[in-house]
Amino acid sequence: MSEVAFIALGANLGDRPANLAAARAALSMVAGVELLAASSVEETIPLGSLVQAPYLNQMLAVATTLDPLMLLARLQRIERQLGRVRTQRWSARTIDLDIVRFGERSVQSPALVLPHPGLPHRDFWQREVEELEQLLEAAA
Ligand code: A4P
Ligand code: MG
Repeated sequence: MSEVAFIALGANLGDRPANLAAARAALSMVAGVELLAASSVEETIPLGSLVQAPYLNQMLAVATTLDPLMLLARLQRIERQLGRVRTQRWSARTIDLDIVRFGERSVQSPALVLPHPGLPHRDFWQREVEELEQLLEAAA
């Protein structure tokens, strides 16, 4: 059985559009993940108190047969492949891939929280979720 997951992409280092494109391409190659729809790309002011460059953000809807932790592991592998170096939390990054929502699942573990706790606080995520829901509805 497959479930629909929403994945947030964020980049504020290097060639940002190329990083988003590389993440989309890598994700489409993952076994058990099918790309359903992509939101528009939005430039956003960095959240948090660290001084850093603006982000490009985008969200993808995928159908997946993976379970949430397996999907997270695949996303973290793509982050590493694209040169993400983890320093401080919320610091600048070539690519960040977060699971915003995974079907109707609610998960509270140290490794994974679903829905992502940032969702109520990020207006750009809320716009992207809405856009994806409209795209999925139009395709149904
Ligand atoms: N983790 C728990 N739940 C999830 C989930 N639903 N999706 C854990 C992905 N990961 C999840 O993440 C830290 C840990 O969160 C992971 O090991 C995973 O097990 P990380 O990617 O290593 O670190 P991070 O991204 O710096 O921290 P965090 O808390 O994920 O921050 P966010 O929410 O990703 O925010 N400003 C703008 N304008 N746009 C942005 O996209 N993003 C951030 C980072 C800061 N400022 C931003 C943006
Ligand atoms: Mg993250």
